[in-house]
Amino acid sequence: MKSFYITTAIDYVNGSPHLGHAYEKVLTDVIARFRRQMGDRVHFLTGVDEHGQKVQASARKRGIAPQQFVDEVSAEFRALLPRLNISNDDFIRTTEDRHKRVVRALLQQLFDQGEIYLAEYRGFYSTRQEQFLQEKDRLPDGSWPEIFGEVSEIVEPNYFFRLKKYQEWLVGFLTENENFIFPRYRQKQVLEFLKEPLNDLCISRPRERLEWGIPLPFDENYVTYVWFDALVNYYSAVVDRPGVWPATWHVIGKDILVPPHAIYWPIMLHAAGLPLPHGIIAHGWWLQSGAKMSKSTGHALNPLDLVAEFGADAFRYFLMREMNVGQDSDFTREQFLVRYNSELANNLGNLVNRTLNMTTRFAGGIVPAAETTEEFEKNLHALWEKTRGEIVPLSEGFQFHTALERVMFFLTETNAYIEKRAPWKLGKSADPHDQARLRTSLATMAEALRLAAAALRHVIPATVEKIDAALGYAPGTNWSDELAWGAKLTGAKVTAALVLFPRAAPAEKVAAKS
Ligand code: ME8
Repeated sequence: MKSFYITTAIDYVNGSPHLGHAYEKVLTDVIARFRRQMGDRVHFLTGVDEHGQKVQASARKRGIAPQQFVDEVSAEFRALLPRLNISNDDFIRTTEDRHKRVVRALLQQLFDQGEIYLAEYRGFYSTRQEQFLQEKDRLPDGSWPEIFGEVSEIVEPNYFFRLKKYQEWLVGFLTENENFIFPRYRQKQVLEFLKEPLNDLCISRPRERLEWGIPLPFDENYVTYVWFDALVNYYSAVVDRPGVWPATWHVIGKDILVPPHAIYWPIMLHAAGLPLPHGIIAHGWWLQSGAKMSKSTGHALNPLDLVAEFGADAFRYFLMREMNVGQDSDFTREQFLVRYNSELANNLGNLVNRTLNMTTRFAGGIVPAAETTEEFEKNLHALWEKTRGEIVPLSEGFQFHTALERVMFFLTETNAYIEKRAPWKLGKSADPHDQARLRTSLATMAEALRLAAAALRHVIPATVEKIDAALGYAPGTNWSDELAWGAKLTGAKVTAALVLFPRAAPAEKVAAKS
């Protein structure tokens, strides 16, 4: 069994989770569930980033100790996971001992190896990004981009990690491993960034300025720079689980690719003699009216409001269907409603209702065996073969939006098949051929529904469980076997009705994007 270790970024706990955080969890969950279906031994990690200036400042503002503050906010992030039906195997908090211990051991090792040294630092610091800035970060007019928030100049002795020394190695590594970063064009951007000389990385903060962090093991007057602490979570969480490290994929947003994940992290691992992950998936941003949703701009949508209104699966479906992994998407309620009504309520919901109603009405609730294969059936079988052949490679390449579009098309064609077969007419005919066609059409729609549901299982797991139960079907453990057109439902007893996605008030004048 292949080991597949996947992680999300760990969220800052200085505000409530928003749609961007929810998306990253859902995307990672969909990949994790897909890999489990493909037979991999999956380990799925998520968690929270609890140290640093921002957290200290937020706790001060509320007049409480940082630990109490992170306990409260982390609980909110953690509570999001079951609400979104996230199947993570572990949840890490950077204030846990298991993490702090590994960060300190790694720092000590790198210090003993001579990879860390003390020097005077002078520079501009962004508290919002927890990052020292460089001259090249300035805008043409000399000001700092808004993303950095308030920027202040700092002069102090600090510890530095020898990043520069590994620049050439990293360029070579990325050139040789051209699929290290998904999407691939982002890898080119990293190589472009590496054309400029790297500076060594300041990895300490004096305690008088920042208390809330992991003390350096070789100088307790300093705490660890938050990125050097946070990145290690991917490793510290599995250090006691043999065979899990290295990670297969780190799923992150594009804003934290360069420099932390594409520069610092590979170099940290390489310098420490640890194997590198297989790769990094950098997804895009959810925007609202063109602006990034974020806690610091107060421009955020609470994912739980949508989940409460439409259910976790409708929410998961929309996020996966709408966003091409790597690119940005604008979130609008109108677009959400269009997809919800036309794809989930109409397309999928209708097929479920018709299948259950007609099987109940014309076959006493027992799925009959297919008896004839005429052109209508042949066409639908052929379309399924094509769909099945496409969805696995599409999902392996994280093209979930396209895979879902293909499954939706198959559902549309299955509904069209029912119109063409018109079982309600066949039911009125005494002709034995028509009766055989009726039984065949019932068997065909039930099988098509079973297959489409199996193809959607990693995206809308709770809904598919309901569909399977309504069809009297217990899925096996071999997913590819389950995706084969067959007669698995012959003789199954279906339930009478199932409302999965009640129609929502229709959105006005918004066309569905294909
Ligand atoms: O960056 N759309 O935490 P974070 C999509 N603690 N994704 C978004 C988004 C949006 N509008 N806004 C944020 C941190 N994200 C660090 C990570 S990892 C060792 C440390 C994504 O809470 C963002 O890109 O600011 C990141 O991957 C994740 O949410 C957490 O962001």
